[in-house]
Amino acid sequence: MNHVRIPGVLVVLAASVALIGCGKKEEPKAAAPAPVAAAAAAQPTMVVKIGHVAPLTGPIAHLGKDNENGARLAVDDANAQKIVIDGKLITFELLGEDDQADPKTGTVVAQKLVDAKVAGVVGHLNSGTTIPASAIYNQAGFPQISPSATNPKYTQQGFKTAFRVMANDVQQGSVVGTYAAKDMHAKKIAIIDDRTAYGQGLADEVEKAAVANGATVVAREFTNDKAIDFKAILTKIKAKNPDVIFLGGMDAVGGPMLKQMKELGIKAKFTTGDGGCSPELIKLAGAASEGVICTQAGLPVDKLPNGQKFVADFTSKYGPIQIYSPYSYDAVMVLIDSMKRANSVDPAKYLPEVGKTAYNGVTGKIEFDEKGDIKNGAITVFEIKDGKLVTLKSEGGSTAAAAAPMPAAAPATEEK
Ligand code: ABU
Repeated sequence: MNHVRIPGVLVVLAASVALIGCGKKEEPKAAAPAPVAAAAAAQPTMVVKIGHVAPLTGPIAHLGKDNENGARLAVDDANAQKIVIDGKLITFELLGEDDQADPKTGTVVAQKLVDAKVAGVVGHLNSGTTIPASAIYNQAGFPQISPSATNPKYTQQGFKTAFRVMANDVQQGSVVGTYAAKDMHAKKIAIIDDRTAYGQGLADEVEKAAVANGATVVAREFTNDKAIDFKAILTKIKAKNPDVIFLGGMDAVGGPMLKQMKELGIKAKFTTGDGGCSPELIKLAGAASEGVICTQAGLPVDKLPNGQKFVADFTSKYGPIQIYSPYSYDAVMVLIDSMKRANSVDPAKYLPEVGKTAYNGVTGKIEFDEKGDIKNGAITVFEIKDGKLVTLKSEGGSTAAAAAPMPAAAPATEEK
């Protein structure tokens, strides 16, 4: 908004000086806003493409669409601000691609975005696609910000182009494993993962933390991210009589798994990470989701100062938030904020500004460490109660809201 006003103000001042110079005493005509609009309209314009990648088909298409809608809302909001960079009125355009949550497809669409000359990419959703695609974006020299990939390896490759706006699975695994052992009082824990970079990586971290806090891992089973029948592994796990079952996997796996646990009469409590901490899990599992403990790698957005407007705007346009749309919204805004500070949309010029980000987003304060990870990332623990995700506690985070710990069993959040 500021940017459009500056040229407008300059036009008005220039008109006044010209009138004084001519010795005329007439005031400028009443329709003062017109030159502002005229100046904006007369500004040279430029289209800047921002890529977005997530699975838009397959079992977690609902999450991919949630991510894309968050990015789309950010682009719409940015365009409404009439941003001027280096003297040009910028129209941002989102180029959305579907990687089907498949690592190989992820690299194909990554190259497509490079060929389309995007200025930066928000994505991918999955760690398994984000990591291989990051080498392509690094080669192309433009920034990639993942709103959801939590495997630590993504930012450990030494790429100056790789960033993420949420906590990683070292932090998340530590919180979940500790919570299972201490708060859920798990003496015996069974761990299942979906063999993806996310699922397996998080499961490993949970195992470390649970064991460090006195639990014993009585079963370590795996499935895959397309599976819908888990009876064989659940039957093996039932025989070990665990107190807690942890799933490293997405909601599309967790939903049917919970139903099948109930059908098999398994009494163990169920816990999972951010990929399963969604309204979709509740929809898929129904009553079997009651009492599930899950985490998200950030603060509860509906409790953050800037988050509330986002929740209202997003839900009125697209319906309920799944998990990551606030993060993809912020990821787009971080790219644009960096372009504004560099006064350039050229990735070679604005990339260094991404690393210097200090942005107050809808998900909280965003600053990056030297690797591209968010500084002071937060983890929030939820419980599913009466068909809703209820905040139990948050750790970390860089906002005033995070400074005070969330009260235990805080009032139910809106279904997110
Ligand atoms: N963070 C969980 C889902 C995305 C991923 O890391 O694969």
